[in-house]
Amino acid sequence: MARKNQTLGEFIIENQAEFPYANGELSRLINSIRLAAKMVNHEVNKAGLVDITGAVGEVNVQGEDQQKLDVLANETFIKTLTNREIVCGIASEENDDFITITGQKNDNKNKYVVLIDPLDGSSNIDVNVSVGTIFSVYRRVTPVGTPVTIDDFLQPGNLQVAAGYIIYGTSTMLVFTTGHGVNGFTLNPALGTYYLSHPNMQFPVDGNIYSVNEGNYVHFPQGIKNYIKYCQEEKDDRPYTSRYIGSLVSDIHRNMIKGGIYMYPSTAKSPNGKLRLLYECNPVAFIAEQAGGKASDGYRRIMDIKPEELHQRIPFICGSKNMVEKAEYFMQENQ
Ligand code: AHM
Ligand code: MG
Repeated sequence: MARKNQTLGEFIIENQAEFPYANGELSRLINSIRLAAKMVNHEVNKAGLVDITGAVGEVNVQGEDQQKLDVLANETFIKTLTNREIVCGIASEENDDFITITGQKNDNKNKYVVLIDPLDGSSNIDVNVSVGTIFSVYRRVTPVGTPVTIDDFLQPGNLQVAAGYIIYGTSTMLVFTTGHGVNGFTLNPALGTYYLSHPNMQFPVDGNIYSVNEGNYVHFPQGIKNYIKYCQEEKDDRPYTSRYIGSLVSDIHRNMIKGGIYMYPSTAKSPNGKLRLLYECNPVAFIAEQAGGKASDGYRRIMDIKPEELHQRIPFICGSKNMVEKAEYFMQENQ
């Protein structure tokens, strides 16, 4: 049972039985992610001090190489999960190929693989705008004790056992699901502890915010163009409000709290959209559905799409159920 103000540690222990195939492995995995997120948070919060601590490629006063934050976040998550031998494989948006973890401690007896976008929206860092980490967890499909293969990663989103995001915003929050609703934990930076601040998060069924990069309007499919015109029409509770940060986690987080729709359709430059099915769309779709929202490519449920390659992109429409269904209606009408 989720109690407000409970710490994340308490929540994990008390809800362990709800974790799929509970034997403590998934709890340890979430624990590692919470630890890595704290380290990344520490670095992200110092980003504005770059002129003082040294720029990318330089060596700082402590003799440490200064790295790009997305590279650093990638290494932090991978190292934390690898050193503890908690998973058998990791795929990252930052790496061309997946990583096989060959355990010393337990001969590869781990069952889970993690797919991660370590620092999404990183172009926002230089201007002090929120960024995020997105992660997705699957049970491996190949036999335990053997090296992972691509098949362990190319699973449809409906087989996810957990997914979540960390938002490095005005507060740092970890929001995740293990298939029993969505809970949001806020980091108290002074104590380094996450507290349950947003129990049982729910996407409002309807909303009045639409989030899309309208600069690409001329290249959008006709269905999306018509839906945007619908959002802007003066009728009933419309026109809606337009809000676009350009940082997926932040746009989704706001819309989940206030009610809204996020869209990254196909464009001339990106005929399959920009977002990655495995690292961005599936985990966000799992969270959205667990919170009563919806995620679609305009025609199909995102989580039912069988991935064909690690870095596959897909048009993405996600948010309040009624709004996504309306956008799908316009897409299908113009198919
Ligand atoms: P990234 O993985 O290179 O950071 O790109 C993903 C980001 C999303 O967070 C955001 O919604 C989108 O790209 C914004 O793209 P655009 O600037 O084309 O609107
Ligand atoms: Mg990304």
